[in-house]
Amino acid sequence: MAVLKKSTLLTLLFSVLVLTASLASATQDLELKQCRHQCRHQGGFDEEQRLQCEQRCEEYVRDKKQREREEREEGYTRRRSREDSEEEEERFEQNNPYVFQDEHFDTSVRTEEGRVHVLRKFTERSKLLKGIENYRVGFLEANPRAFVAPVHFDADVIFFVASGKPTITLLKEKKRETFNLQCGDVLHIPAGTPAYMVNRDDREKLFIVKLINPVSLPGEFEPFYGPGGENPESFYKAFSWEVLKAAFKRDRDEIERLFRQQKRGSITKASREQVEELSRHAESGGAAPIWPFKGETKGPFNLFHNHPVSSNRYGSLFEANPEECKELEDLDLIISFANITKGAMIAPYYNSKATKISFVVNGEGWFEMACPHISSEHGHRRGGGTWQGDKSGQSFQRVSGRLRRGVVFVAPAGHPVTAIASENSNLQILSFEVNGKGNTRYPLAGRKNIVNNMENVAKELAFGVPAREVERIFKSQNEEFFFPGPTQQEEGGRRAYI
Ligand SMILES: *[C@@H]1O[C@H](CO)[C@@H](O)[C@H](O)[C@H]1NC(C)=O
Ligand SMILES: [Cu+2]
Repeated sequence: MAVLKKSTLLTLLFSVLVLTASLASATQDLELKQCRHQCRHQGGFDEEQRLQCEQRCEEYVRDKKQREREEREEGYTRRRSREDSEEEEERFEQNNPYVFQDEHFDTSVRTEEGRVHVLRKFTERSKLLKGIENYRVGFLEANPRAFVAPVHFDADVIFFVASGKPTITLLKEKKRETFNLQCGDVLHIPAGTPAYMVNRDDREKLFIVKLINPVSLPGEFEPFYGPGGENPESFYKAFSWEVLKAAFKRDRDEIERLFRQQKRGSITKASREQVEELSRHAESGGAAPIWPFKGETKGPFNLFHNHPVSSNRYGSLFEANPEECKELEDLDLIISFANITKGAMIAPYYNSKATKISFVVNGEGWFEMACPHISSEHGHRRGGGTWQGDKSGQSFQRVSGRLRRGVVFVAPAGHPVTAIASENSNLQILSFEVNGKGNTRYPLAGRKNIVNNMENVAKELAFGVPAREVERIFKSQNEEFFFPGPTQQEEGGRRAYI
């Protein structure tokens, strides 16, 4: 058996490589010819060696062609998916006044121990949100054992505890109320009530989502810090010395000294002993939102302690509503929490009269909503399909947005909406549904969808096809409020932006 001189072959292949590097793929046949030529004229090769050499040339050129084809295709798909996601991105950002991210929040407090961010007025974004002008959304994040200074607001504030263990004290007219709250607890702090709080958890950060309902200026509210000093600046200091001296019956120096001390801001660190002291006499939150005697009890309740109003393996929906809960009756508010299983979706539905302000507490995904208020001129319709017949000029635009922790999105009453969880994590959405009294959720797909409830003749008249055809579509999905999502139902339906 003949043995190829390795060095000779390598030199040969190297020269071929150098040669081919400068050649376009169309000249690969030429390349092959030249390679063979070199094999034939290489000194010292016997017949077998020459054949082997030519074979190597063929293999080399074939492999190279294959590699180039693969690279071309890969490049194409890479480019495609980049275009797709850019298109998606564009679709998300354009023309969508219903979704809010980090950049739409203002920082109202930031210290070493925590921060408070408040979303700007809804009407600053669009007049389509005028209906919820008098609601604001914010969140508070604080370290373990952080203390949040006493403060009152010219607004009703509704708290939802998403993580951490706050002990909160409300100074009510006749008594002091302290509650040890936990994840899922909801608390209403009536306007003007002085309140302070400590995160009694030693490890977990406190994360509280707030709905704020101003009582004085529509859509505007302020924190009022009294017991404090320089920072947070105390409102006591706005009064004249004459007034303060008379009010406290102390001299100016003493008063001045007291109000000069606090400079660490409105969120500071407490010691373990102080946390222990603050939480020792607290009542725990944690009751279920439905009490046997409505109107008897006020105070915090836990959203998760009731049975979910809807639940299957694709998700759960927890809800507290004004019909069942006195606290929410006064506020005309529904509070709900959707825990959408990874890869699953909420049934498209709409609220009959409530406008839903949602805050993404955890996870990723996206939402889609049909909106007749936004012109389709700037947007794009899926597939560019056309609709025949009299359209009375109305057109529904799809508005959608990427969802991740901290994103706020709004679904006005009557607007069909859905949310979809990414395949990587459960999507957990806390919603404040304002104008909630007597609200109905109308599902648009799934077992209880509105079309299934129509008589056959109405189905035929509405769709212009036999009822059987309508039912084939509308009776296929048997789940009720949570379904497998698009990525689970469609082969290869993976979205570029997940
Ligand atoms: C959400 O659902 C998952 C199961 O899919 C469960 O493990 C988790 O505890 C739920 N979270 C909440 C806050 O309900
Ligand atoms: Cu709209």
